[in-house]
Amino acid sequence: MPQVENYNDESITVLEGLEHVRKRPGMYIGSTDERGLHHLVWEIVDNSIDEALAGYGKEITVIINEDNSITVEDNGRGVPSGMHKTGKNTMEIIYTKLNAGGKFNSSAYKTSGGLHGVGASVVNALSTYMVVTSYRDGKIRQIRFKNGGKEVSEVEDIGETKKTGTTVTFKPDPTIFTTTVYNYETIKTRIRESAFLIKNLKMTLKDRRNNKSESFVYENGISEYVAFLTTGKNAIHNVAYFEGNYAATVDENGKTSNSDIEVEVALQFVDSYTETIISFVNNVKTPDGGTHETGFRTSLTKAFNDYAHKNRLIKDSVFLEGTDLRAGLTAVVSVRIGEKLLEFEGQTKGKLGTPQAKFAVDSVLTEKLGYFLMENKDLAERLVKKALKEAEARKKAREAREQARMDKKDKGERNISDKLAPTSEKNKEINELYLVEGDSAGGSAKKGRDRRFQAILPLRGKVLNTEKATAESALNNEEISTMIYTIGADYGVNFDLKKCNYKKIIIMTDADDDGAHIQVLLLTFFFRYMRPLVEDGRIYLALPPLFKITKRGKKEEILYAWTNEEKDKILAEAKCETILQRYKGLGEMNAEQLWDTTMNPETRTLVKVSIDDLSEAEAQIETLMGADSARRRDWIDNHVSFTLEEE
Ligand code: 0RA
Repeated sequence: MPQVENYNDESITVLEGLEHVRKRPGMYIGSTDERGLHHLVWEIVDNSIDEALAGYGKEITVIINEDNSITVEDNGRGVPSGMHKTGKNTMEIIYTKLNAGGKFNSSAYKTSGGLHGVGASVVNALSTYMVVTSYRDGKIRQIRFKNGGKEVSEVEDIGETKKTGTTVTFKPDPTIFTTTVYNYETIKTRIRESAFLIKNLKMTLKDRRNNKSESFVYENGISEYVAFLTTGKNAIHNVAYFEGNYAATVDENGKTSNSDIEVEVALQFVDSYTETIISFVNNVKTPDGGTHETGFRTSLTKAFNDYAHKNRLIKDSVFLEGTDLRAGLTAVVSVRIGEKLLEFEGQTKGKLGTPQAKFAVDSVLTEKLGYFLMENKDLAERLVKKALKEAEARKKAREAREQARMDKKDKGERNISDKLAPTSEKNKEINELYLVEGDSAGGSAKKGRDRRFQAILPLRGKVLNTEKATAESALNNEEISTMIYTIGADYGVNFDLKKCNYKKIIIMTDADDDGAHIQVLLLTFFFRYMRPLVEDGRIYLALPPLFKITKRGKKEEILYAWTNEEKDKILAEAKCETILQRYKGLGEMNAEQLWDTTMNPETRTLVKVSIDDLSEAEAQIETLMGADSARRRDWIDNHVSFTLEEE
């Protein structure tokens, strides 16, 4: 954004800035859907967090008001309300000038990273109103904005106070956002994450729409985060915590200086086969990892191999592989880096690029984890043995699959599974794989499909719970191995999205509790073994209709309804005799009906699955598997966001 430096033009520049935000909101907050709507909250909360990080204020409260406006309160120093050198009040500047916020605050590590930290003025620009109240120097002062910051009130003195802090209320503009309804769970997950990352910061969420309220404060920070993530699993040991500083060198136009990188790692091994690593930079999640995660992996492998060699647990010529060592590991890696060293990569800026961060984590952890292993010899030995066993299991499973493939080849079979109906054409860009509940629906789907680009894999009975099963037994499960084989992109660390044979993988189940369970089991599998498929938005749920309405007019006509409202409308508008059939399952539809309603790209409704919070999902999958169907439904509703596919 070019900023005109001419003092007289100041007001025009500000307005143009905010206008531009309204014209191109995506450039500032990513999108104008539910995600963008919540981004506004993160922006405002981040300012309060920065204030807490600077050492002022320990409590932040987020309130979802009845009208879906948001209030964020902190007990920091309060926004200054004096005159700024531009002749305007500082309160006005902070909330109307793009990027003004950061300049005032001098905390060493800003929460800003990637898209964050675009500033409170962006939130103002996208709100129908915003009210900022500052408690400072014994006074309560308030400024009000309307209409995306176009109308600004004078700063008013509205009372006296003994406390300090800042309260901001804003209401997102419904003409900008596709939805203006806030999701309690989304905000809760995010503020709890902040509480985990910043020890002793008390974060509270209140929902005035239903008077729900929860608070989060963690004295032991990310150690408690790891414990939270492994809740309900069989832990092999207590959470281990490591921290340290690393003096990184900054090179700025040939001038070098030092800047400390702070490293914190908490980890725990559980009796399972999956790996969960969540990383943060300056308290903001880096979903795509980066140099700090690389440093973590490298040092873990190094520390374990060193230990195993020194203690003669393995021969010098043998090396434990990272993947085998990390089976069952849950870790949170948090680094804090000064602004000069911050580098993000990737389209969504979710990946840390700073090379020094790799060395920082590597050097801190290799040393400290080395000591930890020496001090916990029994555990160290157990973990080394676990890794050796894992390597063995992986080798066996691979051999078994190779063998199975060879056997089929010998018999001249075209497919690994006789259940899979493959596509007749090979086009990765358009092909679809339908995973269908039950053999009878599978049969209809095979008959009804467009065989050129739609493959069908019927799933018999319950899908294997990959959260509970060992990798070996999962890979020997026929449905699972068929899915891996037909998708063709391997699994786990070897998964390669580029090799994926399908553009869409569509889960088609009955609209009942069993169907919901199968959905969760399949999502668990994709999540555990092929996570990039979920992240790339290739997993879909098919939405079969709930009702069939036959109109018996002069010519018989068949209509379908997906909701009660639709059904009632069709019945009310029908001017002839009607027959209403409620579909209990996919099996009640014949091939033609299934094609018309659920498989024909022209008429079907698909929902794209995206999991907003992987760590949350991870933590809950296990509990969910044992949960009743109502809780599972609830979880799907709250944690999986469904986007109607526009084709
Ligand atoms: C500028 C200067 C100072 C504090 C803040 C801004 C500030 C902004 C926000 C936004 C939300 N909560 C906030 N709390 C503080 C401090 C100047 C000083 O006292 O030295």
